[in-house]
Amino acid sequence: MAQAAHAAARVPTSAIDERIDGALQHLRNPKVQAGVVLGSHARRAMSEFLHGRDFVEIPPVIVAPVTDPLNHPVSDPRVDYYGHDFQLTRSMIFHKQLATLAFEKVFCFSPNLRFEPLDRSGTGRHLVEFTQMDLEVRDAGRDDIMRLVEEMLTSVVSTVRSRAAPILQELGRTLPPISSRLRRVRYEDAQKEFGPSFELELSRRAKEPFWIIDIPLLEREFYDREDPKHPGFLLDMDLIYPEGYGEAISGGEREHELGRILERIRAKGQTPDEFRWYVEAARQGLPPSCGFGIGIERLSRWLGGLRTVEETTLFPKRIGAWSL
Ligand code: ASN
Repeated sequence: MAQAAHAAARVPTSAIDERIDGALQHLRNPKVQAGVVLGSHARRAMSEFLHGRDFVEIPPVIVAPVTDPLNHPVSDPRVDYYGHDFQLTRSMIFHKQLATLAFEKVFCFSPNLRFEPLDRSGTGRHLVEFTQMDLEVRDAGRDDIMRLVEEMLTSVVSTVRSRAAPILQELGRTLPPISSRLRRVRYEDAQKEFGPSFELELSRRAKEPFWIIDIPLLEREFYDREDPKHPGFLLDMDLIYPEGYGEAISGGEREHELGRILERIRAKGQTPDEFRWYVEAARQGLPPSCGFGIGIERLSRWLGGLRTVEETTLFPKRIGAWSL
């Protein structure tokens, strides 16, 4: 911390002034304000929908001894927590799984920090700091959660369409209609047909959101459950936005038996020690569960038909660039 403060102190005042000017210009931009208001409507609609289904909103965890390993490398800032090496939340995955010991259905608007590699800076879909609505349901299966998402998305879109009609009109945005059952595409079929960038390719062609299911085991984190009827594939699902907006949701059923968790950690070339707190908690018994996370900034971007997720937040933390 002391080192960071020292580095910031060396930045010339003129450079800080310039950044502040840029930041204030950003938050005064009507397009940005529209993006933020859409996000605000989306959170409210989601929250109303989930409360109507007896979900409990749990408070977020910011710092903990263990967080999501993710499936791609991100740099790993550590926090000195009274002499213990803690991490900043990349997703609430482990905590929401544990939370199902307390409540059957939980959700959380969870701030996530991911110091993504620099080559992700121009995607329009990545920010270092973002909010994920993370949800988990005890004893639920993948089909139950896919239905829930379909109903939630339909409800959010129709609520935003009516409550934010003037904003959508100002942005010149007509939201596409959504079927009550969304198309399911198998990961391997999509990859075979469209090659390695199948996700964006399919997203560009699609007119409404669609699912990618049955993701190969090593393509995702250790915590998503292997399909016992289809070994080598996971009982998980991604939801993809249409019109080229890319990934909306990732989720799945979870491994919950200790033996399976340990096996999956090793299959990823990781060690149980890296996840010690989670492993020890799992040793005491975890219920089966299924859930997903949806990025609020990406959702707002799609709702508004905006160019980038930066336009959905007042203080965007851009990859590799510092600001307020
Ligand atoms: N939220 C995701 C899930 O529920 C995990 C993630 O963000 N990596 O599966």
